Amino acid sequence: MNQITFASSNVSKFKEVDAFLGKYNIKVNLFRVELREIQSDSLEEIATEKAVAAYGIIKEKLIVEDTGLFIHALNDFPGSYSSFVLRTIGNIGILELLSSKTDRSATFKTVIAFNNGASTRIFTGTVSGVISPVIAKDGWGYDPIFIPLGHDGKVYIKTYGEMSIERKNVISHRSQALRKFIEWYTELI
Ligand code: ITT
Repeated sequence: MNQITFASSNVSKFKEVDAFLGKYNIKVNLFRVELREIQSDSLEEIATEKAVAAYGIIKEKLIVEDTGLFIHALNDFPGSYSSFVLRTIGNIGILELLSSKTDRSATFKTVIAFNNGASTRIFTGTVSGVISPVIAKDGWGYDPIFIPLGHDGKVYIKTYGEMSIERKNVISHRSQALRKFIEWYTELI
């Protein structure tokens, strides 16, 4: 079985990455680390820098990722600052900011960065959706307030938070980036 290290402080992300790559017979080892993030509007730049920093510590091929929620009526806020915003105003604060807005559309985006010490490659996944009017009971991060759009363009009834990992992994921003990664990676190994 092939193995890859996933460097992240976020165990919920790891569970999704592990469930997804496990289906391709790849064992994912979590290297739990809080990597310093550069200040940038670009998830691509942040993920690339995180991958280089992680390789400096781990010294073996690895993946990292950076994710952001882009709310259109808020000029794409919180975007690359999603982690800080969740820690500060949280999902309640987001719903308050949107209370007077009619446009509740948003995009969730993940950038996965692979680094093997020689170079970095990035893979991107996005999902369109809407911010729910209330906070769902279950889920981590922004999952309790994000309702994804289906492939048919219709809005699902459920937030990510109300879906199983398996269900979320069929459609999510992270799984789309992972799908691109695995297509490339299986050619490499
Ligand atoms: P890393 O150590 O991997 O960087 P992090 O939690 O700091 O973990 P990010 O900066 O990439 O991760 O994520 C920005 C925020 O968005 C953070 O608060 C996450 O909890 C949240 N988030 C990321 N992916 C999510 C998802 O699929 N569903 C809900 N919230 C998510």
